Amino acid sequence: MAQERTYIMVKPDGVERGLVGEVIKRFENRGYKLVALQQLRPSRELLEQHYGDLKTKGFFPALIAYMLSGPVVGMVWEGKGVVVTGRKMLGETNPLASAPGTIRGDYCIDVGKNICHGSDSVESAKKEIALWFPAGVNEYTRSIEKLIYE
Ligand code: DAT
Ligand code: MG
Repeated sequence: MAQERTYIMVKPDGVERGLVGEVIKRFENRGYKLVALQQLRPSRELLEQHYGDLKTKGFFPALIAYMLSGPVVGMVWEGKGVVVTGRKMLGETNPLASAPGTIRGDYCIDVGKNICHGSDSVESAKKEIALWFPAGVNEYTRSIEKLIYE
């Protein structure tokens, strides 16, 4: 059975604030497997594709400007239920509505500076991973798998 994957991205504010490690640590500690990681300054075209579903929203220009303001760190995490669990770990879109203990609930306040992205479904994860990692991810096995899954 193919393992589920999700695309998690630390946005420019999260990178500048030094929160990349915090995000990685939470997914690592949970037991998920890192299969791709990169820092890059995305082009406007890439961001407009990534956020294509939001093109008609009033906040879209501000969202793109925010995402263009510095480098992002994108990663792909693999494991059971990682899409839904990843979203829970991130918290709500609006950080003020995010429970303490979630990434947004612990590290940010405003929706336009919510420090991280996570795929919202298995289907969008597939599209986002292909968009951000066109060369593919890294397949490898971990000897600790038996300590994480029953
Ligand atoms: P999420 O990032 O939780 O998947 P989304 O896909 O609906 O949320 O929106 C993408 C990003 O756009 C979100 O992280 C922050 C911004 N955004 C969403 N809703 C917004 C709003 N009402 N005002 C300002 N920015 C918003
Ligand atoms: Mg989204």
